[in-house]
Amino acid sequence: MEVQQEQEMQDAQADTAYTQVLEILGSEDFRGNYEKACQILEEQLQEINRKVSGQLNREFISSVEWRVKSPESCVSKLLRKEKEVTVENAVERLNDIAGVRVVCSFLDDIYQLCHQMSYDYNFEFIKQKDYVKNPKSSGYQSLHLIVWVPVGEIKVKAEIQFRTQAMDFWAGVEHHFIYKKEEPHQKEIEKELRRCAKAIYKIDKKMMDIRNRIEKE
Ligand code: 0O2
Repeated sequence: MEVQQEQEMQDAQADTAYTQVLEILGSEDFRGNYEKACQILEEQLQEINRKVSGQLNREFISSVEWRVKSPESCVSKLLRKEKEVTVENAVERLNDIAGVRVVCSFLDDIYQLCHQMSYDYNFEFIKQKDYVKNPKSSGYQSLHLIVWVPVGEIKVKAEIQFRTQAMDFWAGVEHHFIYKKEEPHQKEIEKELRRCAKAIYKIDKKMMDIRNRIEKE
C-alpha cells in the first residue's frame, strides 16, 4: 500500500475512534452521573452558605455555578495533555469533567469554605491546588479542590474552584480573551493581565482588612 493511502486509512480510523468517544462522552448515561455529582456539591455548598451566612450576618457565598465539560472540550484537553483519546483516559486523567465554581467576597472566606466542605462532608480527597499562594504563570488565582463524590453506587471525580469576586472577574476576562488562544499582542496583554492579577490580590487583602476593622469596631 502506498504511504499516502496508508496515512489516509489511519486518519479515517482515528476520525471514527474520535467520533465514538465524542458520542459516549456526550451521552446521557455518561453525563448523568457527573451532573448528579455537581448537584450534590451545589446543595452542600448552599447548605454551608445558609448556616455560615447566618452566623456571620453577611453573605458568605456570592454564587455557585457548575457545568459538565463538553465532549469536545474533554477531547481537546486529552490532546493538550498528549493522552490517547479514549473514554477511559477521559475518566482517569481529567479531574474536571464535573466542575463547580464557587465565588465569595473575601479571601479568607474561600479558605474557610474549602475547609468547611472537607470537614462537614468528609469527602474522599484527591488533591488541593492553591493557585492563590502559587498563582499560575498567567496570573490565574483560585483554590482548587479535587474530590470523589459518591453518586449512588459509584463515585465521581469533581473539581471545585473557590475564588473571590475579584479573582472571578479576572479569570472570566482572561478565559474569554486569552486562555488557550493566540491573539495579536498576546505577550503584551499577558503581561498586563499578570499586573492586574497582582493588583487584584492586593485589593482582596485590603478589602479583607477593611472588613476586619469594621467588624472589630
Ligand atoms: P476550562 O475551559 O475552564 O474547562 P490536573 O490534571 O488537575 O493536574 P489541569 O486540570 O490540567 O490539572 O489543570 P489546571 O491548571 O489545574 O486547570 C484546571 C482548570 O482551572 C482549567 O480547566 C481552567 O478552568 C482553570 N484555569 C487554569 N489555569 C487557568 C488560567 O491561566 N486562566 C483561566 N482563566 N483559567 C485557568 P481547563 O480544562 O483548562 O479549561
